[in-house]
Amino acid sequence: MADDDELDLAALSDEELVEQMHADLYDGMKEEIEEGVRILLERGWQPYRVLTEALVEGMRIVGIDFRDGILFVPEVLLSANAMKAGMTILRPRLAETNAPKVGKIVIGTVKGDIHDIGKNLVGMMLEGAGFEVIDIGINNPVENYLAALEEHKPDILGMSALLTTTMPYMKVVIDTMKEKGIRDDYLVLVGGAPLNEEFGMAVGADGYCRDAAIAVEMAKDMMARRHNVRAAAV
Ligand code: B1M
Repeated sequence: MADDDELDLAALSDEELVEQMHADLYDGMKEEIEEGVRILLERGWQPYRVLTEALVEGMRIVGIDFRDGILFVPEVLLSANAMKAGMTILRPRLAETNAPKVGKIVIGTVKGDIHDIGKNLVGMMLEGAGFEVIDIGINNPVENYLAALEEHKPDILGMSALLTTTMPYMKVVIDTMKEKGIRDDYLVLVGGAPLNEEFGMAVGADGYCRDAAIAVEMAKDMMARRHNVRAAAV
């Protein structure tokens, strides 16, 4: 028999369950998050809704208390771990698509920065939209980006940064691409919480993506435009 103190997540209404998942994410309770995600999916929730309403919103709350010094790195790491466990369940469902491959993207977090939840989410959503995604991970110096571009010949380079101290590194990457004469061979998209449109323009990116859904829209749109320009040229 279940312990009296143990909460039966399946007995909660959708609203109560989502609220409980925010609390569980806050407390870094990986198994409870996994269970919550499964329950919502069984109740017919779309994977994207589970992702945004239960997980991303929960992480937003964690971010506020992290900023205010109520939560510290070890606790936030547990939250991140629980979030990733939930994302692992959602990933194949978000990627379930029979769409033909629409393009290829290399994506990575810049040097000095180890935040990867947002980047992973963008990658998952792009996969779901039919992109081939090559994820080069975190803490990437310019050499890693250049090597990945050379090896994979993608259509798009995506860069993520979550710190005000690391976001300027995006310009280092783009300027190096310019020096090597390869800047215009790729579309460059940037994203991350501290960035904005103006910053994206200032570093010389083709687009700034506020969130994963916009990243998908922008990537698809740019691929279509590129295709049309090429078609018009022949
Ligand atoms: Co960090 N951290 N952190 N952290 N952390 C922030 C970013 C911070 C805002 C917290 C705060 O103070 N409120 C703050 C930055 C302040 C600043 O620079 N102005 C901060 C800090 C200070 C730090 C440390 C310096 C703390 C310390 O050590 N004292 C340290 C730095 C480590 C380093 O990188 N060198 C640090 C460490 C960590 C953890 C390791 C504990 C953990 C990361 C775990 C991991 O990622 N594996 C962590 C976390 C989890 C956060 C918060 C709480 C959550 C980030 C997150 O995952 N959000 C964050 C607070 C916040 O952002 N509000 C914070 C959820 C995710 C879905 O959103 O990443 O924004 P996001 O991604 C979105 C969009 O931004 C966009 O789409 C995504 C999906 O919609 N997007 C892209 C992101 N990348 C994109 C790329 C694209 C397109 C769109 O390419 C095309």
